[in-house]
Amino acid sequence: MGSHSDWETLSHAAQTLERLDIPFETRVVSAHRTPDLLFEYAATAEGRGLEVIIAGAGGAAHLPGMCAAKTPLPVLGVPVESRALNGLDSLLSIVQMPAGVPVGTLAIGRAGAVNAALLAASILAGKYPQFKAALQHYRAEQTRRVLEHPNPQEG
Ligand code: RP5
Repeated sequence: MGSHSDWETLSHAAQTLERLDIPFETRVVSAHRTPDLLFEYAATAEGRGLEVIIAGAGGAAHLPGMCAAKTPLPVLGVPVESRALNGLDSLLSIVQMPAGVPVGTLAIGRAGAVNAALLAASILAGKYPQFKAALQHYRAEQTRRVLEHPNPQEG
């Protein structure tokens, strides 16, 4: 993520990965405050064994795009909800990649962070049967919760 202030949002990705028992690392790597570190991080990610990168940033959010430019790994972008423009700036910065260097862009904020983790699990599910099983369990659980509590007034 681009800043420690993004953790409030990206922690939801971390919690979801933990729930699925998928190992991960968390790092603050800023495209504009530490550009050299971003290049090094992205360029060495595959060699270090990473398989998917979730890149969350807010404002003029060039982090996911720059990251994708420096790695062949799938990059999932999470637009962080900025104070000034409610994350619309983040979303447009991340989603509008020119053809040739894709960033899989998720929703703004918490939903995007959770879904980035679930999408990462889907990407890896073909290679790791335990991640596929964890995803199936996650979905079955949320289905069960809805079906068992159809009345919102009963909690
Ligand atoms: C971006 O600028 C970060 O991704 C963050 O969302 C935003 C604001 O950063 P801070 O000023 O809170 O560090 O680099």
